Amino acid sequence: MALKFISAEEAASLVKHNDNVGFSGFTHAGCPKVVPVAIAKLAEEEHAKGNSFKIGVFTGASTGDSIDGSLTRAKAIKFRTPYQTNKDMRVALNNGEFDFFDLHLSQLAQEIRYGFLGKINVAVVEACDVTESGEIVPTTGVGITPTICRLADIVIVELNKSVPTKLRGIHDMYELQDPPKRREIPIYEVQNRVGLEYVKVDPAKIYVVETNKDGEGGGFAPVDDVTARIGNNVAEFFVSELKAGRIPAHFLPIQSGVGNIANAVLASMGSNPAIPRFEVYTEVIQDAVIDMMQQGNISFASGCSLTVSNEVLHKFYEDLSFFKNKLVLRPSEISNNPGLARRLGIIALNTAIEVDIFGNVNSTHVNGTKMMNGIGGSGDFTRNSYLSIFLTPSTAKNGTISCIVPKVTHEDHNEHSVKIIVSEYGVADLRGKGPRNRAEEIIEKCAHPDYRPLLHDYLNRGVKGHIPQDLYACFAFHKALEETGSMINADFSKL
Ligand code: 0RQ
Repeated sequence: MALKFISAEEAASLVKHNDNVGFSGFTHAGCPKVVPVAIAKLAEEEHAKGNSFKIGVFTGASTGDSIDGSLTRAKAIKFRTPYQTNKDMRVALNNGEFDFFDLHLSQLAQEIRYGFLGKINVAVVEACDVTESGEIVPTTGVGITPTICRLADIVIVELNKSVPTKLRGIHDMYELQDPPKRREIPIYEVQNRVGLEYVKVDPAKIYVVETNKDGEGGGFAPVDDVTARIGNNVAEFFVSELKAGRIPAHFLPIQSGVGNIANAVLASMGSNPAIPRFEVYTEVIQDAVIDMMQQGNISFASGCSLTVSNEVLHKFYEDLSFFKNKLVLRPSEISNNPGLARRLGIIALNTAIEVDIFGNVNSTHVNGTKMMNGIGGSGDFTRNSYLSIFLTPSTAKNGTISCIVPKVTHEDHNEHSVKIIVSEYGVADLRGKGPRNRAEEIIEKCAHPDYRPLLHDYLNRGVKGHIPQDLYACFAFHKALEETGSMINADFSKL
């Protein structure tokens, strides 16, 4: 069957007010770039005519500005899930302009299939190749692509000519069977492949829009002193765990979160000669992973996206034959699968906004109210990992905020799932410790020295019980920040 080639504007006109639209990709990687901008333009035109035009936006994770930025600015969104990092979108959702549903990334595809979130009307997916028989080969990010392509009535393929078609073969597209028929995923080692190189859909529902837009990946900030110290602390902790035999000599697969800290930690692991070559089973494959594969420090990487800077992306394309049998991109329900995290023994490394002295972690909300990004995949891995590690600088905003607080203002990962906390000052090992010992460990090893006396004061307020939590004083740090501009002015006597 001959493919139907249309313009981005014609594709946008297939989307109707109130539709739910699923987009491919994970982070900016693999996201469509011209059709969402055309949908945003259409929304503005409809609004100018006095007509309503808003859509539900379903993605793998965060996206490029073409999706979240354009659609937010056009006021074209009624609902958004599961994760975002866009500044305009963050402001809009915190202003209540639309409903934002924050959930574990591994769960989105199945929640769509279960019918919990309504019907997906249109899928918009970026591809490097599409055939007349309906084979769609994604680009550098997968996310929920297999599920939205199967369930949508219309599949708009953005065929991106700037991505080499020889990327075909790097993906492993596998969709979970739903209960009660679900069987185990036959991945027993990081490099196992269980699915197809493409997504197959009925070609009758495919429309193709050609483009050659480059990736939307920015670079990483240079490693600063704090980030470098966090990285070194993690690397030294791994070396001591190897020596103690608590991490096997051949090491275990690493999951590392997104952002500068995660990138710097991997780089520190690569430059520590006592850490053996290891594998990565993660969601986002960042610049450091690609560098370390070329240097031989990482032997295999499985992920959901290649979230790399454009410079590294071009390097990757040039050296594709090297990477082809060392890297695989999977849908988010497989890359982030909790059962696989447990089976493979993944070491999970994620970044926190704040942690409390009892080991609870806030990954999402500033002051318990303002959404930062979302839980992303951190929960998929943390609870099910061999070893869960949270990274945080001891302070934020020039020391006015202590990232170690008496009680977190929003709890994403609780004390039962969090094993290790690392700041630039050291490593708090919470394994096998009750609440008071955990608190001492976190204050002494991770808190900034300026905040340690205050945190000890809080701990020693004489509250009885298993957890010495003073419900009247636990937010004194946040109150002081609000009223005086710094948590250092927390005064427990004034509560
Ligand atoms: O503010 O942007 O104004 O400078 O928060 O903090 O230190 O730059 O760290 O970019 O790695 O983000 C938790 C948000 C950390 C991220 C979070 C301010 C700080 C700065 C960012 P500025 P940093 P990062 C894999 C796993 C959840 C999802 C996840 C995240 C800004 O890692 O979204 O783990 N995690 N996914 O100044 C107020 C505090 C603060 C604070 C830091 N206590 N109070 N502001 N900041 N601590 C990825 C995926 O799932 C796809």
